[in-house]
Amino acid sequence: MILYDHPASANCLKVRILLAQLGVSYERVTVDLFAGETRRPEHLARNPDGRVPVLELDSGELLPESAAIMLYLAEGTPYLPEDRLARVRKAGVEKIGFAWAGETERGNSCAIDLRVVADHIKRGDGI
Ligand SMILES: N[C@@H](CCC(=O)N[C@@H](CS)C(=O)NCC(=O)O)C(=O)O
Repeated sequence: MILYDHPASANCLKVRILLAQLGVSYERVTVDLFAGETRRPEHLARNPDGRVPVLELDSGELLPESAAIMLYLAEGTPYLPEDRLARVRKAGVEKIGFAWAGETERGNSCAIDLRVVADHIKRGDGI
């Protein structure tokens, strides 16, 4: 898998946190949003919305949108409960972006629980 991302993007960070938590190996390709690379034709071909993250599956399928990527990755793992009620509580529309990164009191899809990030950094996960 290839993750098209940028180090300064929280939407990318939360995907990387989940990838690290799942122990999934992947290639990381930086698309420099500050240099306008997200709006160049090669990236618009990956995501017509012109944003990162985008996950490219081994099949070549392209998956934009952090919440969609996280849903895809979490399927079949404890990060996406099988129980219907538990699943929707975890994946509530507003909380979908950070529920798997760690619970926070409030936030939007860019919010990250810094304790979870700190744990990964301490473990040297290289997120
Ligand atoms: N809803 C999208 C938002 C993605 C997004 O806003 N990405 C920003 C970085 S956090 C981006 O790529 N900005 C570059 C641009 O708008 O050209 C998601 O959750 O993936």
